[in-house]
Amino acid sequence: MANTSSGRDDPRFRQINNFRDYVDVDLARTHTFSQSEAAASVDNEVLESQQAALLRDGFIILKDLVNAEQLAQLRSEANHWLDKPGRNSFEGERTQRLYGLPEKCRAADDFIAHPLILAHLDRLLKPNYLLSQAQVINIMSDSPAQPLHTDDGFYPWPSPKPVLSVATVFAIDDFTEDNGATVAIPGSHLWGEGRYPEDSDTRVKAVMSAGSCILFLGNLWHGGGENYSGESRMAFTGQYCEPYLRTQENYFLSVSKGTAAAVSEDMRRLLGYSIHPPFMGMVNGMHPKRELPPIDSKGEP
Ligand SMILES: O=C(O)CCC(=O)C(=O)O
Repeated sequence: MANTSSGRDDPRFRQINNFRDYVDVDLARTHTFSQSEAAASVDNEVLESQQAALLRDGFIILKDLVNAEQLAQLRSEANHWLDKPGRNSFEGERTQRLYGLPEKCRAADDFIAHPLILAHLDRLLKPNYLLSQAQVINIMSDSPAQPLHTDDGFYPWPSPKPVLSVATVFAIDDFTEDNGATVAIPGSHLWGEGRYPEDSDTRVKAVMSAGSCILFLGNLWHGGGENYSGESRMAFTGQYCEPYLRTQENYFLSVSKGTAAAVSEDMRRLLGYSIHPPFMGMVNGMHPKRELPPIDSKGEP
């Protein structure tokens, strides 16, 4: 959002005398804060009731967020790259994963920066939150369940942690009882330090149609389910974190400057071309967008 204030009231030109004068202030003179553009279209009432359920249970299922064409496009782009078996037993030895999506699959943008997802993130995380990682995950048949885990486990905060990160898993194939639908423990985002899943904890499977999505808090215990269906289960997952935390994938290296210049402003901000005030994310004392090539009228860098 452009900063329209000027003169004495403009925080960018105010005398800085102490810490509070600059810690939350947008000091950039050219590339000021940008807020989620896509999220502006989302109905507030719908959002409120979904947020209440999300904060109570730690997850919600959002139906039919993307259409058949968007699913087919991402599947086709991902299939071009998905040629390796899984890497380890946590990720799944029979689970294929595709990293570097923002460079490789333009079709992933509709999932990463989906308006409803951004609208939720706008309420859960600080402005200029980041894409921490984005993958296509293909759980092949005869794959055991992934160990349950939280996505914020690598951030050294005592539990219960504040919401430091948020994740999505979109079904590209229908998620069924037996093909590896994401498993979650409702309410586990509120657990204290040292509380781990027990056999008696209620687990739910995110059984949902292709195009639907489970949105969950980074402190929720969850994992990919066991797939004994005879078919693969393809999904897209995105993880987002507070703008002051380290992201899992280093998008400054896996996404070229040309791509970062050409994507939407929402995508660019998620990839890290933003500032967490007063200057986290700067390059040589400047806003990182100054490092990107100019974009011509056709959107080409
Ligand atoms: O594939 C899924 O359903 C969940 C995957 C997951 O939680 C992970 O890999 O961290």
